Amino acid sequence: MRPKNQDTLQKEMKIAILGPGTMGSLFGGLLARAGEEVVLLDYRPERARQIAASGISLKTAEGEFTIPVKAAADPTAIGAADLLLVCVKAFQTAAAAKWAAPCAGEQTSVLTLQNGLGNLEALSAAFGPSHVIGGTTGHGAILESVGRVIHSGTGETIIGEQSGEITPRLQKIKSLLDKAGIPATITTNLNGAIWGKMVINCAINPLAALTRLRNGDLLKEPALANLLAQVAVEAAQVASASGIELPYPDPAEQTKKVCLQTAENINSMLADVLSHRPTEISEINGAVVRTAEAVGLRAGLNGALTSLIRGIEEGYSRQVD
Ligand code: KPL
Repeated sequence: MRPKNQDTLQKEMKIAILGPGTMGSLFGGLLARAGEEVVLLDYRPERARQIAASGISLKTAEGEFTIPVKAAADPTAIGAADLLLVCVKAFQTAAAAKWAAPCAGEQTSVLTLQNGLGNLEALSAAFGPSHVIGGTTGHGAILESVGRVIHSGTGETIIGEQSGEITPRLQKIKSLLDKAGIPATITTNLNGAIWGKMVINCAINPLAALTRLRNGDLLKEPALANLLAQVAVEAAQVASASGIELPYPDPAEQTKKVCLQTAENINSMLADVLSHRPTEISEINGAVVRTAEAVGLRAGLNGALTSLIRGIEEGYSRQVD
């Protein structure tokens, strides 16, 4: 694949969304509502047919909307997209990228806003680093059923080039997101942004998955709120020992802020555990443990949470009610 000509994104964008889960459906619905050409890509034909037939239904603070969208289970039928937004779980990224390869052409930008570490690397290996843009989103959402999403909390969306440059394609994607009601900011420190989000996920996601609490309720019991803060601080120490500059000064305060902003949310790891699905524990807390080891530190709290969630995943079929 040749490097992308970054001046070619002036026309309307054809957006393919890889993975019609919670975030894929939320972003797909909001972008389609803003008039963009959106196709949701789903490897399961039945689910793709259902979404194509019923559209995306969004419950937001402003009301309820049903938005018609295209959906497909055959990436070859779509052709090259201008923007491929990757919304699968972090452990599915490499396989999903291979599957969706027919949607990527010379001019395609690939954007990941996924949780955890390793997505940029997997997508860069599949599509070429010059095509891949990264970022994070703090939006909270709950998938009620196929194509039906509750927008349960707003948060920052940050996008950036791996090179740190502010390019025309980045500005174009920012306007696209802004127009869709997903206000985005551009960062010149993409790794910092990804780690910044991950530190928060390290604390909120497993603790909510273990206690089965919504994000806001994690702050109600002082000992749990204290543990939440300690996990975030430990992950932030690993980030700073690895030379990562986080986008905020106080990881404990930032985690609390996200809990309050997404108070009603059933976070993604809790949603996975409740549905007995694999979680992103290895790409979130597990990644902190591995990074800590690489710089000669020990991330004991993150290690313990990784083991606990792995135990839950392993025991799905044997748990006592
Ligand atoms: O990223 C999230 C997730 O659920 O994975 C947060 C921001 C914690 C919202 O729930």
